[in-house]
Parts: sequence; C-alpha cells; structure tokens
Amino acid sequence: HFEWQYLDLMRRIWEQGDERIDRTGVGTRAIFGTQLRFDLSDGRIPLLTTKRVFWKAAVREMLWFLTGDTNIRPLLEQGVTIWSDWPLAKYRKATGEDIGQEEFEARIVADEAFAKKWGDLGPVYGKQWVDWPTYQYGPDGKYTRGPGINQVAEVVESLRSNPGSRRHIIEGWNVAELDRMALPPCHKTYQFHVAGNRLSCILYQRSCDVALGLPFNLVGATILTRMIAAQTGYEPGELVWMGGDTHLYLNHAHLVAEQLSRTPSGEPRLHLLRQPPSIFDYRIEDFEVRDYAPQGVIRAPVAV
Ligand code: DHF
Ligand code: TMP
Repeated sequence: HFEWQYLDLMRRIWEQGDERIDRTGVGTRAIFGTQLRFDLSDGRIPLLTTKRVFWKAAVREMLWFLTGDTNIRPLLEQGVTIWSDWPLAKYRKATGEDIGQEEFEARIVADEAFAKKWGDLGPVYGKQWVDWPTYQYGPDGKYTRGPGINQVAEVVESLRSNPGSRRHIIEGWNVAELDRMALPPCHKTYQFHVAGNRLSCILYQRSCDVALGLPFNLVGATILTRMIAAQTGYEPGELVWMGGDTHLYLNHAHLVAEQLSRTPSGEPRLHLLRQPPSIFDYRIEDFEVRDYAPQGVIRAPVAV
C-alpha cells in the first residue's frame, strides 16, 4: 500500500529525528533530505487513509493558487480556513486587538476593504506562479516593471511543444520578494518530465510539517500533475516528493502515536470529470474521489 512510505517516514522522524526549537517555538524532530514516490496511473492518488484528509480543501487551495490570488478571502468564502492563522497573528500583533479566529474570518468575508488590508499573504505561490515580476532595463540602466511571467502557462506550452525538455519548472522561491511573504514558499519547486506518454512530477519541499502540511501537499501536487497531464495529452506517471527539513512538531505526539497504530486500507481514485479549455478553468466540481473510506480525523494544532 502506498501509504506505508508515509507512515515509515513518520516513524523514522519520530524515532531518529534531530530535536530542536524551531522558528515557531513549538519544537520539532527533523530529518534532512527525504523522498517518497507515488504511482499516479489509473487515478491513483496518495490520499491518506489512516486519517481523514479534507482533500477538497487541498483542491480549493491549489485552484486558488492558479488564479494568482494571494488573499485568503476567496478561500474563506469556500469555508477553507487553513491559511487564516498567519494574517490573524499579524492583525493581532499590529492592533493589539484580541480578536477570535472565527470573528476575524467573518470580517474578512463581510468587509472587502478589511480583507484587502488584512487578508493578504504577500506575493506567495499564486503571484509567483502566474505573474512572476520582471524588469525592463533602459539604456541608462534604469528599469521599469515588465509584463509578469505566467510560469504555469509556459510549462503547459513547453510540455506540448518540447516534451523532452529538462526545464519544465514552476518556481515559487522569488528571492527578491521573500521578505514580503507571510511565509516563504514551502512547496517551492515543481518539475515535470515526460517519458513515453507519461507525465511525472517532482515536488521539492524545503520545509515539511509531516503531520498537517504533507497530506495536503501530496493532494495538491497530484491534482496539479493530473490537470497538466489532461491539458497536454499525457497520462499521469509518478509523483516524486522530495523534502528538505522534514519534521514533526513535538505537540503532535498524540497524532503520531494514533496514526502509527492504524493500518492503511483501500485505494482511493481521483477522477477529473470535465476537460476545461485551459489549466486555469478547473472548478471544484471537476474533481471526484471514489473509494475513499478513511479512518477518523486526528486533530492537531498548527504551529504559527
Ligand atoms: N505551518 C505549519 N506549521 N504547518 C503547516 O502544515 C502549514 N501549512 C500551511 C501554512 N503554514 C503551515 C498551509 N497548509 C492545515 C493544513 C494545511 C495547511 C495549513 C493548515 C491544517 O491545519 N490542517 C488540519 C485541519 C484541516 C481543516 O480543518 O481544514 C488537518 O487536520 O489536516
Ligand atoms: P518555516 O517557514 O519556518 O519553514 O515554517 C513553515 C512551516 O509550515 C513548516 O512546518 C512547514 C509547514 N508547511 C508545510 O508543511 N506545507 C505547506 O504547504 C506550507 C505552506 C507550510
């Protein structure tokens, strides 16, 4: 079963990881340099069965990246709250107001001006993926803003016109803009590869919260690969996931114990129900997961 790789990684980090206090102050155990490989053929998807993963939230997040938006408002309008903690922390710090998360989220949804001021994460994934900033230099060495680069559209085009290329890359790590991002990108590099009629993907993730982030990131990378494959006429191949600092937070001990006591079961399959005119025209209704009968939710706090 595909999921043993994930559980083995979790066990290895918990038993052998280097323990340290991380940026958030929570503390982690970490292993540096890890890899998982998943077969994506015939609708296979590395969607964990040893706990319920809210895969639709991960799909909505990925579709939101593709719109180029970096404000959490459209996510909240769809009930996706996974990005709320960071704008909320910033708001509390700036105003000193002790506002609750739900009240903050409600205000973002209700008040457009408030959302504009407090709901933006800075130039994170979506911005870099579809509108990477460029500069045009004049003869005097002075520069103005050039047109943004849509990396996603360019990869779709290069996969169609030049499948053998070794440059099919979508990059989030814009060094010049990191300081304006709420969080520098974790899933920072996606590379695609065509062999025969199969499209494979490597995701390089510089920092990985194995308990909370990784289950979502695996779903996101899978649907991105599936959408690009559908748009370029290839069959899905493999997803290779590579982690830099691959960690478990020390306050996830109960999750680790519970999840490692469970046994994977069943093979969920992902179906794309419609072929939209472009990679940017997918909607949540286009995605269906069949045969997903996960074990129960395991709640755990996210480190901010
Ligand atoms: N920071 C940290 N420390 N870990 C993360 O995984 C993380 N992920 C981010 C932003 N910053 C992060 C964006 N993605 C959850 C999942 C993904 C995610 C952020 C949060 C999360 O809390 N998942 C819970 C609840 C899911 C839900 O109710 O929708 C889970 O149990 O999977
Ligand atoms: P860092 O910027 O100090 O590395 O903290 C980012 C944390 O968020 C780290 O625990 C990794 C986690 N993370 C994921 O695992 N997946 C994600 O998609 C995101 C955005 C964050």
